[in-house]
Amino acid sequence: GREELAPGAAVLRGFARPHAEHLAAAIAEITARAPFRHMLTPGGQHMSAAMTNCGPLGWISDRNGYRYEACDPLSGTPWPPMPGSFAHLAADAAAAAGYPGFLPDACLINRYDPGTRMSLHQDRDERDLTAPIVSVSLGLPAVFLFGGLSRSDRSDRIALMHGDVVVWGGPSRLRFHGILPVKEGTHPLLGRQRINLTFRKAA
Ligand code: MD5
Ligand code: FE
Repeated sequence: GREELAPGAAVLRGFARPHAEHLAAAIAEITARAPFRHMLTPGGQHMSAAMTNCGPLGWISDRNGYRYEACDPLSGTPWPPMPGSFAHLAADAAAAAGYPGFLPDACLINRYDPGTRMSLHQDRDERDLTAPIVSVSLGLPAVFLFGGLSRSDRSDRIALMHGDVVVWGGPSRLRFHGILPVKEGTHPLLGRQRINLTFRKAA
């Protein structure tokens, strides 16, 4: 069912579960062409999560900052196409959460091995902040930190499990958020990892 986390944000528990095996197979094909890598932050640290992208635009970080690029800097060629089934799943989830007509042009794929975290941040590298973000969780569970519009606001903790989809829009689009270190474990489909697909309208 649909669970309102806050105004504009809804979790659809298990929404992607029926598609998990298909998603895992498609992710394996994408990462064969555009491998996971630990991007460098502008400050010179490697990110804890390993990342890659599919779709017309991919989110990257390097010494020059955060931005979207049409080509994978590792290969110099376009990111692998976004499978139609990915865009369809993201649009269906967005519509179910009250955002009809969501057309993502970017899919960031985050890989969290046990111990991997993502510190509190906002997603604000996208041109149109009125479009929601759709996030699909696969594999190992994680604790999501859901904060406010200021870094210092207190955060709620939300457990995100395999197959859960969260739609972040409206007044929740710019909330600070993060992921606590992923606990050790083995998932029957994905093994020792959590994979998160983050669908965005970047351009
Ligand atoms: C994740 N990824 O679980 C999350 C899912 C990222 C990232 O945060 O930037 O790659 S997206 C969570 C999100 C997006 C936009 C707004 C809010 C959360 N929010 O208001 O909490 O790997
Ligand atoms: Fe984020």
